[in-house]
Formats: sequence, structure tokens, C-alpha cells
Amino acid sequence: MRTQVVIVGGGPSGLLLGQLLHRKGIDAVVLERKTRDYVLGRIRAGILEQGFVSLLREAGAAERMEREAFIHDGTIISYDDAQFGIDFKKHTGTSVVLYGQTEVTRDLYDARAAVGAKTVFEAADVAIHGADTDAPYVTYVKDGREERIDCDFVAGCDGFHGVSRQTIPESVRTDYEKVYPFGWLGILSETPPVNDELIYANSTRGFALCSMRNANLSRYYIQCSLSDHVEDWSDQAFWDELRRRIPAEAADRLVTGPSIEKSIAPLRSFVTEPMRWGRLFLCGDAAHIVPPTGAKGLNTAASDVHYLYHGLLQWYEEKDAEGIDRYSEKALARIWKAERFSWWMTSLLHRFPDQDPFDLKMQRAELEFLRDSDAAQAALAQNYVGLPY
Ligand code: FAS
Ligand code: PHB
Repeated sequence: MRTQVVIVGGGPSGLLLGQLLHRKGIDAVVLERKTRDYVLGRIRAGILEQGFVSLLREAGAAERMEREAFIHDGTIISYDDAQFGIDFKKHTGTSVVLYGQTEVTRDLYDARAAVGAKTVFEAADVAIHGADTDAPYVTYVKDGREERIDCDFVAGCDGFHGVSRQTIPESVRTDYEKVYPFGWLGILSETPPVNDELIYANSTRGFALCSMRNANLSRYYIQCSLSDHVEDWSDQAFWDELRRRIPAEAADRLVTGPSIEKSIAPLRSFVTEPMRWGRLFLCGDAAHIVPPTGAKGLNTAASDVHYLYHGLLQWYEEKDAEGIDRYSEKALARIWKAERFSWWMTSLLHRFPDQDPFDLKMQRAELEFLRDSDAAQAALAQNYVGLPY
């Protein structure tokens, strides 16, 4: 079999890229290791930058989001008994869109199926060959049979644990990593959100985040120990701990209910450079990871897709390699700014096991400066709504 672009990974990066290319007549095949339902069963991000929204519109997969998503003009930051708002609209003129990654992925799967574009589910043992030649190809096993797809390019959209990054020789790659000494225990409940905007809470007991998916589906997180296991936390224990970490008036009106999903995510910052090797391009979590505190994971995957999509378009339409040659440089310039913001938000809002009294004073001073400074709030707002592509 032959196609123009093989996309490894059927998560948001791969599906968005595939849909954008298809609409420009560029043929791509998506190889996904899991089933569609398995991919849709993952509960992850919730905040979309306007850049992502524009790409979804261009991909023809934004209709349900336009109907159902929430628009957030700001967020709340709380610490101990204080809280203050960050007004995105005032500082940036724009807002963020709240619409779960699961729904984005569902919409992209539906859009891809509607145009009859090829997605291979349960594609096992994907292997990328000849990425450093002009004739790359990809092999995989489906229903016990080895298949081969010859192509012009391979987009590695297979996430942090995928095969694409490992295809680039270690001698070519430089990995940067910071692992945080805590995780996030997240819960999804069919309850009304505690607040109409998100609450990011720094408390003496650790971080908490109050988010949502719709008027009767709430998403909450609390910082937890890396030694914790989901089964250590009953729903009641979670709700009790969340109440201790968020502002009292929010805790008083919190509506609790049975969890319909509960999971622990480790937190890390990670970037691999370069994001291109010959005809192989890494996109999204395959190349970088952020702690979710800044809501940047899904949104940096989108800007990668933007740069790669335009680079491939320039190649196929104008036979000009400038876009693909500069892909890694452009994508990394924006990624590192998102890494910084995510690291900064995580440092500002979490309690670290090794923090000494001076560190706690620094954290408190930073929160109070942010509370009182328009310029500091504008800087947070610019990063949160998304820096330009
Ligand atoms: P993904 O990991 O989503 O998709 C990769 C796809 O490739 C998967 O479907 C996988 O099955 C497939 N794959 C892997 N190996 C393969 C192989 N060898 N062959 C074929 N297919 C293969 N971001 C936020 O902004 N906010 C959050 O709250 C947030 N929470 C998160 C919680 C968790 C537990 C995780 C892991 C991530 C979270 N993220 C969050 C980040 C997340 O949203 C990612 O940024 C987003 O999924 C990136 O999308 P992709 O790059 O498509 O990678
Ligand atoms: C979410 O709704 O899952 C969410 C929102 C904001 C974040 C992280 C996660 O920073």
C-alpha cells in the first residue's frame, strides 16, 4: 500500500493533522494501537486555546463544540483564605474554550469517518523504516498479518510512550526532563460544577483544581503523593480533602456524587529535540509533556499540528521545503514557552516535599504579587489563553 503521509497515533494530534491534510487533498493513513472506544475512554484535558478552536473549525470538526462548549473569560486563583480572579478578556481581549479532550477526539473520529479517510485500529507493532531516506515506509500487524505502507512522510503522533520518538537515534536526540515529586488524583462526577470558572487552589495541604465538562459534569483534581494508588482514595476521602483545599464558600456549596472516573496522573516536564529526523516529524506528546497545571498539553499538540500541516502543504502545493525544514525550530520555540509557563504555574500552586520556610515565603510573595499586580496578571493571562502560533 502507498500513501502520502502515515500518521502514527489516533489521538487528538494525529486525528487533527489527518483531517486538515484530507481537506487539502493530501492522503494520510492513521495507525492507532488501541480501539476507538479505548482512546475515547481516556479522560484528559479540558481547556482549548482559540488557536486550537480555529484548527478544529478548519478541520470541519467544530460544530458540536460551538454548540456545547463553555467560554471562560477568566479563572480564580486561591491560597489559604484569599482568592482573586484573573480576567483573560480584560488583559488579552480573548477567552478560552472549555470542552473535554474526549469530545474533541470523538468529533475528529466522526469527521474522519464521514469523509471515508483510512484509520487502522488495533494496529500492532508499528515500526518506522527508512525515516532518514527519501523512501520511508511503515510496517504494522493487523489481525495477525504484517502490513506495509510506503509513504513520503511519517507523522509521529503516538504520545509519550509511542514508537516514533524512539525511532530517532539517541545520538541525534537531546531529551530534557523534570519529574515532579507528586501526582494529580482526578475525579469525574455527574454533579454541577462548584463555580462557573475554574478554581486553581494552593493550600497548606497541597494543590486542588475545580474544573468541569458541562452543567452536570464536573472534573476535580487534588495533588497527591506519588506513592498513592487510586484504590487508596474512596470518593468520600477525595471530597473531604478537596473541601479542605478550596475556599470555604466554594467548599460549602460543593455538590458531591459518585465518581464515574478516578485516576492518578504523574507530572513531568519533557522535551525532545529535534522534532524532525529526515522524513519523520514528531507531534504533541510524542515530543513533549507538560504538567497539566497550565492546560498546555493538548494546546501545544495543536500548534505542532499547525506548523506541520502548513509545512506539508507548502511541500505538496509549492514543492517548497522551507516549512518542513523549519518545523522543529518553529514548534520548539512555542513549546519551550509553554513548558516555562506550565513549570511556573506548577511551582506557584503546589506544595513540594522539600520546601523550607524560605521557599514557602517566596511562594506566598509570588501569589501576593500576582494578586496585586495588573502586569503580572496580564502575563499569566497571555500565556493561559495561548501565545501566538
Ligand atoms: P495522545 O497520547 O493523546 O495520543 C497518542 C495516541 O497514539 C494514543 O491514542 C495511543 O494509543 C497511540 N499510540 C501510542 N503508541 C502507539 C504505537 N506504537 N502505534 C500506534 N499508536 C500508538 N493536557 C491538558 O492540557 N490538560 C490536562 O488536564 C491533561 N491531563 C492529562 C492526563 C493524563 C493521564 C495524560 C497522559 C495526559 C494529560 N494531558 C492533559 C495531556 C494530554 O491531553 C495530551 O497533551 C494530549 O493527549 C496530546 O495528544 P497526542 O499528542 O495526540 O497524544
Ligand atoms: C481539566 O478540565 O481537565 C483541566 C483544566 C485545566 C487544567 C488542567 C485540567 O489546567
